[in-house]
Amino acid sequence: MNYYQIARERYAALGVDTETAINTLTVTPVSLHCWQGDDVGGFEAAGRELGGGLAVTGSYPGKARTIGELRQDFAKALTLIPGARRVNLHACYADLGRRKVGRDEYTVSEFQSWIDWARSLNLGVDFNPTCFSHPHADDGFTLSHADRHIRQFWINHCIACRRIGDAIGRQLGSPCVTNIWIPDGSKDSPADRLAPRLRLSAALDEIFTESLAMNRDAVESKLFGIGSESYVVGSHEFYLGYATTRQKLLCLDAGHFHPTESIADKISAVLQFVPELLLHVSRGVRWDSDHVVILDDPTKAIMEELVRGDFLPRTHLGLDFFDASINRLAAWVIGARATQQALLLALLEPNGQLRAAERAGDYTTRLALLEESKTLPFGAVWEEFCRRHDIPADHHWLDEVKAYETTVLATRQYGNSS
Ligand code: RNT
Ligand code: ZN
Repeated sequence: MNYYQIARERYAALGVDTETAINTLTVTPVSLHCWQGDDVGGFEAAGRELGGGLAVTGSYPGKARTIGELRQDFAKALTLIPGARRVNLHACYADLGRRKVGRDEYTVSEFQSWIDWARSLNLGVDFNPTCFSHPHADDGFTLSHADRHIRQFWINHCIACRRIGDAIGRQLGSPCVTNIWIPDGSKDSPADRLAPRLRLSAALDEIFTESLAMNRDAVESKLFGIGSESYVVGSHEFYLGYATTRQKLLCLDAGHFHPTESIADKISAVLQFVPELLLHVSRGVRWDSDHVVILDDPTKAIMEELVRGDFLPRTHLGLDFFDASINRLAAWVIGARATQQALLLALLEPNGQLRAAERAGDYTTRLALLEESKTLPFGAVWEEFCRRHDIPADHHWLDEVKAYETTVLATRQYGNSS
């Protein structure tokens, strides 16, 4: 018997079918964010500050300087990540060539080369308006801006992005999730917390007027950002209310809550009231620091909830982190594999027996089984999953990243603007 067959029998003894787990993992897409590849820079204008209260720290060499390089890096990372994958694009990654196009005028043409590329790699695509890194966002407000013209600029940008999302979805035959996150808020306590929120509600209603069959709208809340420590217009309560009343997707980012607050616990609560969820799988360390996802307890708890509640069909899994202090490809690979491993662990829980014990009030068995399942040979199932996808199962993926670093990343020269 090989390693996997032994593991299969060990799990079967607890009523868990490893084949079912592998199959579910195989068809559950993880949307990989393009922005890990170039520190959320995008390619519209060189040398702009990130803004929006976002911060990427580190200066590891080899950052993608062009769309071509970003795609090359992304495709390389994909060879080390098993299973179904999507690519999550931000509007600031528009392929403008030499043209100057305002964000409020973007159409699918600016993203056609991305769609063609995604199709060639068999990837679905998700999308995001970029309401930061722009002169109209420099004072910290976008969709809730008091100036009608600036507000309208961002409304028009979001309308354009939904249409692009719909075109992407139609071309690729798979609905595109378009997620709106805005940085709006203030460093110090505002005198009026209400007015920006009223403007944001109205702006969102205007943005969502058009019905678009292949686009799915999501809204993402946040607790605070750098420069918006005292007030965030799009808070959790704001978007929970908004998404519930408008039946939009709610985006929960693991880094956007108080440090001891778990988004795992929110899933079964909010899914009673919103149609679907978008998760930004991330890792906050002390704050919304967007550290690379690892196989830690919060990530495992999220996946356990998705499996235990049978919520996977109503959940979109997206990654959201940006680390420039380590090899950027390795960051993608580590974060994506950890996400999938957490999901696999959840799929391998002896759920039937756990629930039966709980229903019978036998909490002793529930606790004992949960503990026992932690030492089952999960690694053997993970390796089998990788093997079936012809992806390195163990640390050897790192050799490939190191080789790519020498042959590709190390040859990149940087001018002043990068
Ligand atoms: C910011 C949000 C948002 C961004 C991306 C780049 O705090 O998490 O999702 O990370 O849009
Ligand atoms: Zn996020």
